[in-house]
Order: sequence, then C-alpha cells, then structure tokens
Amino acid sequence: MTQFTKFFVSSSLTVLFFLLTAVAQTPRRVIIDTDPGIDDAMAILLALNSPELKVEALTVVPGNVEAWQGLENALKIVSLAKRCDLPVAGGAQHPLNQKLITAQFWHGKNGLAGVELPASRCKADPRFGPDLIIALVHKYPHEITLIPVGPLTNIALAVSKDPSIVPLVKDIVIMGGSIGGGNVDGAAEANIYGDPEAASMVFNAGWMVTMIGSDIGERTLITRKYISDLQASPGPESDFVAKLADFYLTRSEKSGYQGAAMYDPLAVATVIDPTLVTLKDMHVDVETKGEFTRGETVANRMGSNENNVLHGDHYEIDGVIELKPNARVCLASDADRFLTLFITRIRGK
Ligand SMILES: [Ca+2]
Repeated sequence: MTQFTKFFVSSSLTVLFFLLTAVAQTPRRVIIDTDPGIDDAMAILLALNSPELKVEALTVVPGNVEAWQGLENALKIVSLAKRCDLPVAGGAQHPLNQKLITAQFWHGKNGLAGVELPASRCKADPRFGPDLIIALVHKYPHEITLIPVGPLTNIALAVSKDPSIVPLVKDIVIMGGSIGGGNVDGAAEANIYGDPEAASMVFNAGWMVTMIGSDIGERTLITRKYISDLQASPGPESDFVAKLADFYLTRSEKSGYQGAAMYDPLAVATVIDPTLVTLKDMHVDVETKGEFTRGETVANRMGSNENNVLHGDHYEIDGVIELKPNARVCLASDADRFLTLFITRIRGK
C-alpha cells in the first residue's frame, strides 16, 4: 500500500466513524399525543430530559381529563420544564363515536394528583393538533416518531385527513391495548376503550404500531424506594414527579396493587432505548362491537386464521389464512433498568 493509499483509507475510515457517531447521536424527533394525566406528565418530563429525543410538539387529546383541562395541564408541565418554545396544541374535543370517559378517580381532580402547579407562562399553539401532526410529518419526512399515550382520536383524525402521512412516519409507539386482560374491565385497556373506533383506524392504517400495553405497564411498577430516590434530589421537576408518584402509588395500593403502573413513561422509554422491551410481530384487531369486549386489542399470536369452507350443512376447515402483522406487541420490559433510567432523567443526574 502506498503512503497515499494508506492516508486515503485511514481518512475514509475516520470520516465514516464520525458519520456513524453523528447518526447515533442525532436525537429522534418525536410528537407526544397526550391526555395529561399523572403518568402522561411523567412521560413528558422523561422525554424532555432525554438527549436521545427531540420533542417537536405535544398534542392534547381528551381522555384522563377533558380537553381543556388536558391542554392546561400540558402547558403547566412545559412551563415547569422551562420549555415554552415547544408547540402545545389542543385537538379533538371528544372521541369519534362515543361519550368521553374521564379518569379523575386514578389521576386526581385536576388529572395531576391535585397538585397545583403555577400558572403556565407558555401559550397554546393555535393550530389544531391533528393538523400540527400532519404538518410536522411532512416537514420531517421519515423522521417523526409518534408517541400517542392517550386515546387515539387525534392520530385517527390526522390519518383520515391525510393518509399520505402513514408511510412518512418513522415509527408509532403507543401506550394502549393489552394481550393479557384489560384495566377497564376484563377485556379492554383504557386508551383503546376510550375511543375504539379511532384505535381501529390507527391499527389498520398500514404502518406497524409498536404496542406498549397495560399488561406490561402493570409489571413495570414504581415503588416507594424510587420515590425516596426522587425526594433525595429536590428540584422543581423531581418534587413534582415525587408528589404525582406518591398520590398514584397510594391510589394503586388502595386497589390492591404493589406499585403504580408506569404505562406512559414506558412508551417514551421504548423510543429512548428499545432494548428495554421485548417485542413480537403480531396481527392486532380492535374489537368495536363485542358485548363484553368492546375496546379489546385482539392479538393473533399464530399469524393465521383457520379458513372454513361450506360442505353441505356445515363448514369444514380447509387450511389457514396467513395474516400480515400490523403491530409489534410488547411482551416484557426490563422494569428495574427502566425505572433507574426514569429516576436518573427526572433527577437530572
Ligand atoms: Ca395517558
């Protein structure tokens, strides 16, 4: 090898190394669609304190609280985080096809454990949430990861208004659904139950939905030990999250749980570090009609359905129909590693 060739090869390798490092360090652009909500507030603050993510907007959907209360909460949270630069937009005012079901029972009278944050110094973005999602996906094609952590109303409205965003979205990671029973009733998880028609549209939009379900959130629990760790590092955000977690844990303990389910923060953490969860490709349908199962995410673990053919007075199975996966379903989380990440980021150290 000549001196020149050696120089050329080593220079090229150096350039390649820096390019790869730059790609690895480029934060992922995300939009969090949220119904804040105690665990929503935790998820938002986790995202805002994580260098792996660049939060491009918060869009607010009715769910845990009414739309106006959710928008007020979102604005107070970004104000606490000193992030008035971040667009926060209201969206849908109600689910597509049913009445809103709010959850102050779990989240306190204002949705934030009754904690009264100072009035927000930030102003709401005037755009309609689904329109803002559409605009940002077109502005950054193949770069935006959607993280819906409430009912899927806003996402369904965005997709129905402009289906061309579907192949332009990098990823969609939802908190919602379950393949192991519901948290509303025997079958349904709250975000899907809150707007099953919207959820059905989102699962059938043509993208792969990463589904972080309530069954996994309920095995990813914050406990008193972690709250003590937060209390040991006083500051506006850790104090706020410690109060939220204490209320949420006390409420959960009264209902017989050993800890409080970190539903929404786990969805955000999955985008920060995908190795925190185990995923499996499946086909998922959303039940919109069942007598006992409206809002259930029906996951097909085999990847096929039996096909029945009429033979005289009865049907006979003549084989199976392969199903195309539309979801990456979360089967497990590394709860301790997730909680350590969460506490570290909220403490800011
Ligand atoms: Ca939520």
